[in-house]
Amino acid sequence: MTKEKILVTSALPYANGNIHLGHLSGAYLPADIYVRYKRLKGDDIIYICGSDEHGVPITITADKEKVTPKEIIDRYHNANKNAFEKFGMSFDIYSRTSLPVHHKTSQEFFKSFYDQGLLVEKKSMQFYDEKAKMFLPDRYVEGTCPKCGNEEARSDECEKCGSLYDPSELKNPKSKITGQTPVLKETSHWFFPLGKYQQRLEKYVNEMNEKYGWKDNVLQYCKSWFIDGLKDRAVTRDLDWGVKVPLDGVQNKVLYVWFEAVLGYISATKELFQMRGEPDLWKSYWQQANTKYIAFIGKDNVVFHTIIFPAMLMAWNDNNKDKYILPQNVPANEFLNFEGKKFSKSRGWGIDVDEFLNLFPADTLRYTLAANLPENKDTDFYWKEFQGRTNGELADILGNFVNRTFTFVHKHFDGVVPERGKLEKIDIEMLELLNASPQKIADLLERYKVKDAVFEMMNLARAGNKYFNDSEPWVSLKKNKEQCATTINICLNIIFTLAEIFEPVIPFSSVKIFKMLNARPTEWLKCGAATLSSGHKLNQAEILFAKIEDKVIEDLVTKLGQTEDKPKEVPEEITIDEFKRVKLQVAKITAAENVKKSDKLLKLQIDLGSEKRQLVAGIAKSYSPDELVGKKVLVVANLKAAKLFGIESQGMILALDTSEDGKVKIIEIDESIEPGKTAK
Ligand code: B3M
Ligand code: ZN
Repeated sequence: MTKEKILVTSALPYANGNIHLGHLSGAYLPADIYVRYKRLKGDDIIYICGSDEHGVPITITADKEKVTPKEIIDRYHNANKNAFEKFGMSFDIYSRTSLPVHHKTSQEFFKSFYDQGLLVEKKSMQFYDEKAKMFLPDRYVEGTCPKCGNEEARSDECEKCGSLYDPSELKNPKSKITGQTPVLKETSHWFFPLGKYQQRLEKYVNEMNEKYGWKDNVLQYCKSWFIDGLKDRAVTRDLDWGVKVPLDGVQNKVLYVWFEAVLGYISATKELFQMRGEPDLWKSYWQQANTKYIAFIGKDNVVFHTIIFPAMLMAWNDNNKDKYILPQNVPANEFLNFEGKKFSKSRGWGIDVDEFLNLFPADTLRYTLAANLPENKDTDFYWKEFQGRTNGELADILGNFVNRTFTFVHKHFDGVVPERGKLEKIDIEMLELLNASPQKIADLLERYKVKDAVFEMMNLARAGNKYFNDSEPWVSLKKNKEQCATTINICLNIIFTLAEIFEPVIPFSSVKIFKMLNARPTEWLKCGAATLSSGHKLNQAEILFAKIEDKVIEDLVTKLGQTEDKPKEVPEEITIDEFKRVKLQVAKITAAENVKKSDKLLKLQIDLGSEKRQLVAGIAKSYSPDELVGKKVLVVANLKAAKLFGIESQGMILALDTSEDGKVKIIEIDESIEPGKTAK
């Protein structure tokens, strides 16, 4: 069988927040499973990913935290890189778009388009925040989507219905920096003539679909953009964080983050081979017609990978000697929700990957997510399901089969693979199933049906358990040792196959099983045939999966949403001058009476030294009128007069909130202080 040359990319996550389970299910775990399978199959494959380090979300976070964008990207690039590693992602490189190689690569694309006269310079109306004195990039503006009414739509794109529109069409725009309504002001930008490529793009999508079978959800997204008609897209922005527009005399403009982010896949590949000491080898993946390129993404990124990126590559190819290949397939997934709701960091809904992996082994998470991928529709992660799959499938089916076989072989065959004897019907049927299994799973993985593939993997473990039960080796051990040896030989070969076909999903456990078998993986399609010969010495067994107690899961469910990051009460700061405007004076209470029909208010007469005033104070629940007369208190003397229950109040008494059923304590001033004294 000929080996394929394959390039795989997963969407480059913004270095602006932690990776959560939803990301893993969308663009990362399915890609990693596919790549690991292809490696075992023996194909020549590289797997590229990295951080997307430009773009407005990053500058927004930096503004909020009053730090530089660089600080943000360093923090999240490293955090995400580590979390991915802990989760077992097998990228060949996890690069970043802030590297010089990336800036150079994306500037080359821009220059090539510019030099061809492809880019159109257009004056356009952009939102401008007059208070912040800056043009507002898309994400700094929020408003109502003109198509679906979503109130959290961005200036030119709605995440909810997926439509793209002109900023002037957005309803009720608000600046996210100052909260003000921004004005539309003229600026000039370079536009990529996407419309020119519509016909070629439609042809490309159709051809790829016919040859390689694109997913329905992806085709639907493409179709709706084609129906709307592709329009010119601005590829520059008024910002200073990003890849500078490489034209003389142009300042404060950078390349639109999506224009350069997709090119990040190319720059990362260059970096990979630079590091491997073969700086030109990247070309054999990107510029060799027989390489197959698969781009794994989540559904919100479809347009960029099936329309915009391919159009950019077409534009490059039209005018350059070196021709890039286009994605052969873009198997985008839908979203994963958490216990019935969207993941939300601020509402404490969900769990970070890192946090998760401090509680449970990566393989249990990988398996649960893989068994329930949002391949055709959104799915949910439930703690209960996680427990069920870990205990009922990984531990009770796979773990149990491996464990009982190993216990048996160590006890009765000295930890050595026994010789296979005459085959009975039950053995032949099991071997047929075993032989067919790798191919069956490969066929599913080739069509990105990862969820179904995972189901088949566990089915083989199920069949193994059934075979063990039905063969009753504990009975044949005494009656027919040869038959018993056959059963155990076959069971061990099933375990070998399981270790291999499960490797893409639960790689850490696979390593353990291979260690127990004292063996190494073989070529994928051969792993169903007998590979452990009799006499082969096995290692000691170890427990593969620990069961999760009900209590642990119950606690996690109860905790959910309770960790809600309630906005902390940050006291609003005022300047010393603002404080000085408040006139605090000592006053003596000269008379006090209840206010009719109110159980809270007292009417007080006070002496401020130079004048006498009347106040209404909400302290009736804490003091009787008699108690108050003669007391010296602190009042806000320059508070605008107001009427309470029809009685004028010319100031306010300061009292402490003691928080016990609404009771307060007035701030009493020492007897010796004269009324009228001011507090500083
Ligand atoms: N960073 C968007 C996202 O994380 C973006 C993907 C870029 S892929 C080139 O959803
Ligand atoms: Zn919308």
